[in-house]
Amino acid sequence: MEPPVVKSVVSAAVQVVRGACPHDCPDTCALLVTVEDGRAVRVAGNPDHPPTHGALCTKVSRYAERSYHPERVLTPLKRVGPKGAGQFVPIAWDEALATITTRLQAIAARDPQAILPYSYAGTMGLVQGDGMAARFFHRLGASLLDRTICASAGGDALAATYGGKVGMHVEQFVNSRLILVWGSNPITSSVHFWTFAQQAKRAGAKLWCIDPRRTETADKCHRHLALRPGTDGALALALMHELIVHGWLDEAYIAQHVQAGPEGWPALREQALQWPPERAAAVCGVPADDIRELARDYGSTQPAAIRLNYGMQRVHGGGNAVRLVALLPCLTGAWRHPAGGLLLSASGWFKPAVDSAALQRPDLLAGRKPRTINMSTIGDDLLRESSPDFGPKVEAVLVYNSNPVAVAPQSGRVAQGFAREDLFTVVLEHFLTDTADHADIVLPATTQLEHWDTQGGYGHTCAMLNRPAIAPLGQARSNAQIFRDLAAHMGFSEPCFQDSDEQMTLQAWRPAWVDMAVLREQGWAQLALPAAPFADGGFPTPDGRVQVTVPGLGLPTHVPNHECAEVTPALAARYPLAMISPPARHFLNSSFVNVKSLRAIEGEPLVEIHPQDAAVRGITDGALVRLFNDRGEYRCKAEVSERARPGVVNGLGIWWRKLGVDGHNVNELTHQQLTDIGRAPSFYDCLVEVAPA
Ligand SMILES: Nc1nc2c(c(=O)[nH]1)N[C@H]1C(S)=C(S)[C@@H](COP(=O)(O)OP(=O)(O)OC[C@H]3O[C@@H](n4cnc5c(=O)[nH]c(N)nc54)[C@H](O)[C@@H]3O)O[C@H]1N2
Ligand SMILES: Nc1nc2c(c(=O)[nH]1)N[C@H]1C(S)=C(S)[C@@H](COP(=O)(O)OP(=O)(O)OC[C@H]3O[C@@H](n4cnc5c(=O)[nH]c(N)nc54)[C@H](O)[C@@H]3O)O[C@H]1N2
Ligand SMILES: [Mo]
Repeated sequence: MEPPVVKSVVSAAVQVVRGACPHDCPDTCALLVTVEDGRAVRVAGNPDHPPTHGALCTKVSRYAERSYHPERVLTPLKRVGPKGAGQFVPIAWDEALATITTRLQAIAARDPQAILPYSYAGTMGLVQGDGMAARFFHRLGASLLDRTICASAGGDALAATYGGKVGMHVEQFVNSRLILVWGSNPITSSVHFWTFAQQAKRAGAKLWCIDPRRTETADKCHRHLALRPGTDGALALALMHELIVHGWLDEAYIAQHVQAGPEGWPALREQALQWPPERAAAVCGVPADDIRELARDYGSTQPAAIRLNYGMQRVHGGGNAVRLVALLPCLTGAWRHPAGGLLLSASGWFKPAVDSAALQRPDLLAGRKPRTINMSTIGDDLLRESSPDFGPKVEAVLVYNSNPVAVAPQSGRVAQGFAREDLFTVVLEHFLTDTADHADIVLPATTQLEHWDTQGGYGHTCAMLNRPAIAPLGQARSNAQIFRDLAAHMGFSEPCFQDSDEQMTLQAWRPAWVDMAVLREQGWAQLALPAAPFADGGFPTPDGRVQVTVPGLGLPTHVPNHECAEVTPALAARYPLAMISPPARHFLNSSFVNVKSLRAIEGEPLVEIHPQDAAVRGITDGALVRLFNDRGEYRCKAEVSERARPGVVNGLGIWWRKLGVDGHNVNELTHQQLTDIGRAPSFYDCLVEVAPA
């Protein structure tokens, strides 16, 4: 390992190393890792980093506990029991790499597309994410993976509207006078944004929360609109209706910066006039007067900011809903102010800054055009036979930075796919997760404390650098090192397979955008961007204007859920409750579920159910219940609570299946139908029934 370059040397034996949190979270904190005699003893936030100002979430402040966890996988493992049983024996690296190489070469000789990489954002790093791994799979000609499991409905919708995944600067929320926290529970999922919102509140700003669940965040906002899941598009249209009829519009901003011609504002205006508050109230299940009050606040307060988050796009109409919400600040001219506008994602600001071609080397495909498999339908796709339509049956999966058996929809199908005797599965992991349990070979991966990496983020606009603080534990190797070793075994001789992890942190950025000296020295480098990015329009669309009608997508409209009384009445009669499954505060998707001190805070898997819904079903607080639908059954504890609205149950996730009551989690019930835009899963569009167990 290269010697760590340190922030300060406290004594010969104590150093503080600058790092970056790798996790899938908008905040992407700058870290200071205290190392004593080669052991990380403290992981803290860096107070100098403006967007995250030294505060850490409870989870990542336990990062050392996670890294030194007694159950870390620290040697390669080979399966000795039945598929999925999690029975392994340690093997040497050489044997592991040779076994994998032999299998992959045999499959690739028939058709490399039968090999599938499966990864998401277990680490968001550009090097340990899809850096060396992408080079490897491109060279091999493996299937491509459509990485849709989280954000592509909202992300594609935002890009269709604004031209990119771009938005406000998070630090600017301090100066907002009105904040709409929309489909987001920042006390759980974005605590640093929440600090800025709290400061604004203390300075007199009004906060609205738009969320079916009465979250901890909703408790602390002035107003809470508990709409039915999947009805945000209807709400946004009614807000536009009110803006129009009350003349709360910035006509000059619209004329200059919204799509010109009849398909622009005139078409949207006509559509919004069909949505008086009463109509939306009936769809959303909220009082029409609340919609009027929200519209009045939004139409008459500046600067007004919307913190939209991905919670509201995990439904059939999630893409259309994001397009509609994203149009709101363009109608009121909220974008004129640095503290006005909208933030869903800032990741698009990094697009010109990241040199993805240098990092991922798509040229190694050498003209081949492998098929693409959607990670959100992995349940069905692992069970498909070869066909002209699908291409070859999947014969091998290499999983890294992800835990699909727990997190992908309809996990009964996913587990069935991974349990196929003829499927060769390799999992790069820190722990024996539900997915690793299904592997033929498990490879021990390093954690962020042990490797180099660099990344952007999606909640602020600093490029981040992570230096290794400690040597790899046991025999762990970084993802990039593992793919480098596999490349060598496969005989891939291109020089790019020799690049070190540290060299790749440099290749990742275009120096015109990221000051590499600052990044190396400070641990982050702020992209140079204007404070109010769209005050004068200049959206990154072809004509610089916000797009209303989009080729192929038409005019945005309210699209009802796949599963709801309006669309599937027979199903709704059998399964009358809508289930959402938002993140638990002390887990990060399925990461940290195995950290005892955090699991102790979360307790056990539970479902929140409203007192009325519980009473008619004879469910008491704390009782064991079964949640079920045609896809499966899941047991957990009931929490009878007004955090749930009537008709909606909240199954907080994402627990490891094997730590649940009966070896399942909420995804036993979710389905694989996709969103209207972005080919994403619709986790929060799911009907169930609940009964005492
Ligand atoms: N502690 C913690 N932090 C996390 C995560 C985690 O698991 N735990 N996950 C990370 C990840 S992967 C992501 S993508 C980000 C963002 O993660 P998100 O999944 O967006 O997380 P939340 O901010 O919790 O927002 C979800 C909120 O949307 C609400 N919601 C559900 N359905 C609807 C709907 O139809 N309409 C509206 N308006 N609201 C709805 C839920 O009740 C919930 O409060 O957060 C990241 N941060
Ligand atoms: N029902 C329901 N399902 C959901 C969601 C929901 O809200 N409800 N949320 C969805 C969302 S938003 C997302 S983003 C996905 C998340 O899905 P995933 O991206 O799969 O996230 P995690 O469950 O956190 O799993 C990440 C795994 O990567 C591993 N890992 C971390 N760092 C490294 C590394 O450096 N190397 C290697 N090899 N492994 C590493 C961790 O140990 C962990 O097991 O889940 C989705 N699933
Ligand atoms: Mo996510």
